[in-house]
Amino acid sequence: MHKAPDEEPEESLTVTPPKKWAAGVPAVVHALEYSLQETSAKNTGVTLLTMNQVGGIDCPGCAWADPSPGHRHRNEYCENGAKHINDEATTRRVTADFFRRHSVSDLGRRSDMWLNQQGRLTEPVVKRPDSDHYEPISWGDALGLLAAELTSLDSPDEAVFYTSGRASNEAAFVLQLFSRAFGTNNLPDCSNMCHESSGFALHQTLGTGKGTVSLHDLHHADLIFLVGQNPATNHPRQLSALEQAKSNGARIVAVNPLPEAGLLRFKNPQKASGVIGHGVQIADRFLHIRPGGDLALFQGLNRLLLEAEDVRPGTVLDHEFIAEHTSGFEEFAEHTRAVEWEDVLAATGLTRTEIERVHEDVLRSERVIVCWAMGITQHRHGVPTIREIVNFLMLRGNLGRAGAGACPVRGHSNVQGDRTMGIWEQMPDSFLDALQGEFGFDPPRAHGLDSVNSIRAMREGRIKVFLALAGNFVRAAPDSTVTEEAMRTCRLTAHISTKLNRSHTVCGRTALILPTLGRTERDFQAGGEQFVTVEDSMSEVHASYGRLQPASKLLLSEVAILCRLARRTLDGRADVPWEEFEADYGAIRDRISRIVPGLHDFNRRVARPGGIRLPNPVNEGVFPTPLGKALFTRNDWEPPHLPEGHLLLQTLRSHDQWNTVPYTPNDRYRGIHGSRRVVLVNPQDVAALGLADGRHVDLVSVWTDGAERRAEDFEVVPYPTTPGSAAAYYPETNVLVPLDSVAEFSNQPTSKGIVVRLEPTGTPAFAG
Ligand SMILES: Nc1nc2c(c(=O)[nH]1)N[C@H]1C(S)=C(S)[C@@H](COP(=O)(O)OP(=O)(O)OC[C@H]3O[C@@H](n4cnc5c(=O)[nH]c(N)nc54)[C@H](O)[C@@H]3O)O[C@H]1N2
Ligand SMILES: Nc1nc2c(c(=O)[nH]1)N[C@H]1C(S)=C(S)[C@@H](COP(=O)(O)OP(=O)(O)OC[C@H]3O[C@@H](n4cnc5c(=O)[nH]c(N)nc54)[C@H](O)[C@@H]3O)O[C@H]1N2
Ligand code: SF4
Ligand SMILES: [Mo]
Repeated sequence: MHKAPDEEPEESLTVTPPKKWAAGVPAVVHALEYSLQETSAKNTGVTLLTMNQVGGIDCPGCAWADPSPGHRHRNEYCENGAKHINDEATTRRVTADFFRRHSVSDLGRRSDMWLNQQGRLTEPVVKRPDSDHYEPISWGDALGLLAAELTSLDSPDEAVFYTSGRASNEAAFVLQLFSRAFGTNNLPDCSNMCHESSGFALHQTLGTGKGTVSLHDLHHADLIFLVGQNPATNHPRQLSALEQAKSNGARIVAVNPLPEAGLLRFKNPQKASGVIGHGVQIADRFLHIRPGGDLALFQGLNRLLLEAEDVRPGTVLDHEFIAEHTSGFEEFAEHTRAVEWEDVLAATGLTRTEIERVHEDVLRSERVIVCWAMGITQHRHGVPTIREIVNFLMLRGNLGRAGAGACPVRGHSNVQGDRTMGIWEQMPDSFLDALQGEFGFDPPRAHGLDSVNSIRAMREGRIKVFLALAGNFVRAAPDSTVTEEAMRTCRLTAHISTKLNRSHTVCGRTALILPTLGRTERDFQAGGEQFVTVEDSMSEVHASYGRLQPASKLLLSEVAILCRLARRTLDGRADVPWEEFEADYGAIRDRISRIVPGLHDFNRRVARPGGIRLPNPVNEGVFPTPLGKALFTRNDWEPPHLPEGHLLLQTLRSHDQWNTVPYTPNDRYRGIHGSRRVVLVNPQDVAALGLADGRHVDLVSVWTDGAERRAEDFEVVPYPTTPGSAAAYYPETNVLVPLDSVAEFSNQPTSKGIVVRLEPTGTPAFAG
C-alpha cells in the first residue's frame, strides 16, 4: 500500500513556454508515473489493458466515444484516462483511524488535492450534531438514520438528490425512481453546470437535447469547428478522431481565446509516427476570439452565407432542407441581414478577413460538424449561441446526414446516460407516464430544483436533507462561500462517494459518508457478478465490467445503497422490487427497456460487442418540436459590460485535474508548474494594469449585488489570452462566480464570464 502524504505540498511556481503540441511520448510517461505513484504495477496493468475494450472497464474519465469494436487500438486510452482510472484504483486508504486523527474542522482547512490523495474511503462514517469528528457507523444504522430523516420531512420537496455524471445508468435509474416514488423531482445534477445550455438550445430548436454525430461522421467530415473546448486535456482521444478526419481530407477551424496545445499540433502516442515524428497539425485556422464572442461570430458567418446566396442564387443554401424540415427561416434571415459588422468585429476581436476566410472554407465543404464544450455553455449567452450554431448548420443542410451535424462534447463518462435514465428536475410527461405505467405510483409532475435553485432553496432554509450520488457539489457549484453556508443549513447531508473531498467537510447538522465501489471494481451481488452500463457523448450505450478487488470489504455498490435506502424509506409505498434490483442489475435494465425509447431488449443488445447506439430522431429526418420542424431562431446579444481596468475571467481545467480534484499543481501544456494559484493575463493588459510577471494579486469579482467576492493571492502570468480576458483554474476561483450570474434560459452558472479586477497585494515582484 502506498502511504498518503500527511503534509500539504509546498507551492512554488515555475513557468515555461506553453507547448505547441499535445500527447506523444511525454504523455505516456506522465500517465505511468502518476499511475505507479498511486497504485501497484499489477493494478495498473489490469486497468489499462482492459480499459475501453469490449468486456473491460469503461474509462471513468470523459464521455468521448470508443471506436467500433474491430477498430480499437490495443491501448485505447489516453494519458488522462490512465490518470483518472488509477486515481480510483489507488492503494491508499482512508480508515476509521484517519477520521480519529483528523477532525472535520482540520479536514476543512486542507486543499482539494490533499483530500483526494488520502485514498479510497473504506467504511461508512457519521458526524453527529455534537461532534467535530466522523466516526464509524454500520450500514444498517447509516441508512436507518437517512431514512428516518427523510420520512420525518413535512414535504418530500424538502429533500434534494444530486447526481454527478460518473454514476452508472443502473444507479441513476434507481435514484430517480426512488426520488419520484418518495415524491420529489428535486434531482439536480452536474449537467446543470455543464451542458445544460446545450440541452436547452438543442431541445428548443431540434426537439432533442443530444448531439447528432457519430465517430464515423467525424472521420468523414470536410470541415470541423472546435469551439470553446480544449481536447488535448479534456477529451484527448478526440485528437485521434481529428487526426483521422484530417487524413481523409478534413479542414479544422479552432475557436478559442487561448491557443491550446492540442488545437495546434498532435503527436499520436498510439502510432510510431506520433512517437518519433513532428505529429499532425490539427487546426488549419485558429480564431483567437474574445470570450463570449462566438454568437457574434456565427451570426457574421450566417450573414455571409445569406449574402453569398443572393449573389449566386440556388448554390449556397440547402433550400430543400430548409423548406421541408425547418420553420422560421424568413424571420431569421431578416434579422441576420441586419447584423452590423462593426458589432461582430467588436464582440469577436477578429478581423473581417479572418471571418471571410472561414466562410470560404464553409462554401467549399459539403459536410460540416461543429463541436463545442464549456467555452460556449458557461456564458450568459450560451443558449442563444448554440441556437445560432444550429442556424449555421441548417442553412446548408448540415444536419441529419453523414459527416455533418452538432457535436456537444460531453464531460463526465455517463453524464448523458444519467439524463437518459431520468436524472433531470424537468423530465417530460412521457417519461413520467411510463414510470407510472410500469410501477403504479403517481410521480410528482411539478418541476424540481436544479443545482443553482437547490442552493437558493437551502439558503432560504427550505431544504433539510441533501443526498449526493457521486460528485463534489460544494466545490463544483458557484459562489463557494454562499454554497457552503447554504449546505450547512441542512439537517442531514449524505454523500455516496469513492474518495474524500471538500463536500464531506461542509456538513449539515448530521453528516454521512457512504463509501461505494468504483467502476474499476468487481461487484458481486446475490444474483452473481454484475456489470453496469454507460452512455457516451455519441449516444452509444455499452457495458463496463469491474476488474479489481474492491478497495474494502465494507463497500456497497451504488445500486445496493440506493435500493436499501429506498426499502427503508418507502416501506412498500411503491410497487418496486428493490431487493430484486439489488440482486441482479439485469432486472433494472429490463424495466429501463420498457421505459426509455431506444433501449428495448436492453439486456440482450447491450451484451453485444459495441453495445447499442440510441437513435437520434434528427438523423431520421424527424424533428420532435411542437411544430414537427427544426426552428430557425433570432438571437440577440449584449457584450459583457467591462468597466475600465477590469478583465473577463474564465475558470478552466488544468491538464492535471479531474474537475474539482487537482492531481498535481502542474499544467504541462500551458507551461505552469508547481502552483495553481495563477492568473493568465494578456501581456498588454499586464502592462496596462501596471502589473508585472509574478506580481501577486487578489481576484475580486464585480456583480450587481454589490457583495465583494475575493480569491486571494494569485500570481500573474503573462499569457496569450485575448486582450481584456484572463483565465484561472476551477475550483479555486468558484468563490468568484455569483450564484445569480447564470446563463439565460438554462440557469447554468457563467463560469467562463466573470468580470474581475486584479488588486495587487504585498511587495511588487520584479518584472520578468
Ligand atoms: N483531464 C480532464 N478531462 C476532463 C475533465 C477534467 O476536469 N479533466 N472534465 C470533464 C468535464 S465534466 C467536462 S464538462 C469537460 C470540459 O472540457 P472543456 O470544455 O474543454 O473544459 P475547460 O477547461 O472548461 O475548457 C474550456 C475551453 O473553452 C475555452 N473558452 C473559454 N471561453 C470561451 C469563449 O467564450 N469562446 C470560445 N470559443 N472558447 C472559450 C477555454 O479557453 C478552454 O480552452 O472535460 C471533461 N474531461
Ligand atoms: N468555476 C467552474 N465551476 C465548474 C466548472 C467550471 O468549468 N468552472 N465546471 C462544471 C462542470 S462541467 C461539472 S461537470 C461540475 C463537476 O462537478 P461534480 O461532478 O460534482 O464533481 P467531480 O469533481 O467530478 O466529483 C468528484 C468526486 O466524485 C466522487 N466519485 C468519483 N467516482 C465516483 C464513483 O464512481 N461513484 C461515486 N459514488 N462517487 C464517485 C469522488 O468522491 C470525487 O471526489 O463542476 C462544474 N463547476
Ligand atoms: S479520451 Fe476520455 S474516455 Fe478516452 S481514455 Fe481519455 S479520458 Fe478516457
Ligand atoms: Mo462537465
